[in-house]
Amino acid sequence: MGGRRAGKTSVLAGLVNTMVNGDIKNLLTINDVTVLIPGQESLTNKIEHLKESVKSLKGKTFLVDDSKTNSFTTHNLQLEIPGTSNNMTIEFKDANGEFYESRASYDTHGGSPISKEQIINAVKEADIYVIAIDTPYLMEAVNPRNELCDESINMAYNHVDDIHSYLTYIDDKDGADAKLVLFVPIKCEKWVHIGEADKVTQRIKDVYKTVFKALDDYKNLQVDIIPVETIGAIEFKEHQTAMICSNNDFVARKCCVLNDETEVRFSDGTSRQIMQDDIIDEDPEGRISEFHSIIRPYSWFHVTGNEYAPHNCEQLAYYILQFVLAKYLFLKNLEAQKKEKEKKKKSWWKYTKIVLIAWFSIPFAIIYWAAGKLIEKMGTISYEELNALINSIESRGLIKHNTEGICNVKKSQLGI
Ligand SMILES: Nc1nc2c(ncn2[C@@H]2O[C@H](COP(=O)(O)OP(=O)(O)OP(=O)(O)O)[C@@H](O)[C@H]2O)c(=O)[nH]1
Ligand SMILES: [Mg+2]
Repeated sequence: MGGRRAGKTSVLAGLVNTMVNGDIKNLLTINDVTVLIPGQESLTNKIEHLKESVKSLKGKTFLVDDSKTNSFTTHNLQLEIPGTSNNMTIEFKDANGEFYESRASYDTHGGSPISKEQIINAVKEADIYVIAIDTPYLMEAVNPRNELCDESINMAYNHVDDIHSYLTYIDDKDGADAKLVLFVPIKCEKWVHIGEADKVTQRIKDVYKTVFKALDDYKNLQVDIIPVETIGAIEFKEHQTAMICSNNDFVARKCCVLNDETEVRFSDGTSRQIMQDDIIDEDPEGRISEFHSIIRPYSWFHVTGNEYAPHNCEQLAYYILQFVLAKYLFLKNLEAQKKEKEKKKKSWWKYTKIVLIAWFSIPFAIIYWAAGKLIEKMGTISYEELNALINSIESRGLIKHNTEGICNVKKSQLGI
C-alpha cells in the first residue's frame, strides 16, 4: 500500500530479487512463478530499469520515473526446502497508488473499474501488509527551510488517512489469524547516509500515531518499521514547484524553473536557459489526487553512487519469511490442540449434557476453522522443517533489530 509513485513496485521488486538471488538461497530455494498478464511489467524488468537509471542519470539532478503500475497485479513466489519437494507459495498483490485514494474507482484493466470493495477484500484476505512511505514528503514536511512542503501535503500524498481506514478491515480472528504490518520508508537514502534513519522512524511514529493506536487493539498483530533503500545510489536533493514546459519543438515536459526564472531544468536532468517560445505553467499533475486541490512540489534526486546498491531489502524478506513460518507453526500447534480437544470431547460426550458441547465448540470454533483453512493455504512444508528454518534464520543472526531505523512497534503472539 502507499501513495502514487511512492515506490511500492520497486520495494516488491527488491524484495523478490533478494528472496530469489540473495543469501536466503542457502536456506530455501525461492522461484518467481508469476504468470504475467498482458501489460504487466516483470519485477526483473523493474530492477533492470532501476539499474539503468543509476547509470544514465549519473551527475544529474532529475525527477524519478513517473510511469505507473497500470493494473492490480499478483506475483507468486514458490518456496521450496532444498532437497525436498515440500513447498509453499507466497502471493504478493501490487496496485498503483491511485487505488488507495479511498474515493477512487479506477478503470485499470480491461475496462473493469477497481472499486474500494476490491481493495477491502484484498485487505481482508492478506496476512502481511507492506506500507510504502515516501520519505522526502514525510521528512520535508517538518523541514523549516522548505516552504513548499507541509504536513497536509505529506498526509495527503502518503494517504495516511486512507490507509488507516483500509487497515481497519484487518481481521485477526480474535487472535487465531496472526497478521504482520510493515511500515517501510523508501527513497530514504539521504537520511540514512547522514545518520538520521532514527529521525525517519520517529516521524513515522508521530504521523501514524492514530494508526498504531488502532493496530494496538488487535490480539495477534505484529508491527515493525523497516527503512529500505530500494536503489541505494539515488539521494533526494530538493523540492521544486511542479511545472510543465512546452514549446514548438516538444509537447509538455515536467520541469522546474531556476536562477531567477532564467533557467529551466527538465525531468531527465538536462537544463538550459528559458527560451522565448517556452510556455511554462504549473503542472496540473502536481495535484495530489483528483480529489485534492493541493499541489505538491516535485522531489528532485541525484545519483551519489556508481551502481544499483539496494540496502535492507533482505531485511524485509527475512521479516516476511520469519513471520510466514512462525504463523504456520502457530497454526500447526492450534491444529494439534484441536485434535487433543476432540479426543477429550469424545470421552466427555458419554457423561455430559449438550450444554457442555456448546461450551467447547463456540469459543474454539472460529480459531480451529481458521487454523484448518490457513494450513491448507500454507503448503506442504512439515512442522520439523519449519522449525529448523526459523532456528537457522535466528542462529545466523540474519535479522536486524533496533539499528538503522529498524524498530518493532508491536509484537504478536507468535513469539518472534
Ligand atoms: N531514490 C529512490 N528512488 C526510488 C526508490 N524506490 C523507487 N524509486 C523511484 O521511484 C519511482 C517510482 O517507483 P515505483 O516503484 O514505480 O512506485 P509505485 O509506488 O509502485 O508507483 P505506482 O504503482 O504507479 O503508484 C521509480 O521508478 C524509482 O525511480 C528508492 O528507494 N530510492
Ligand atoms: Mg507500482
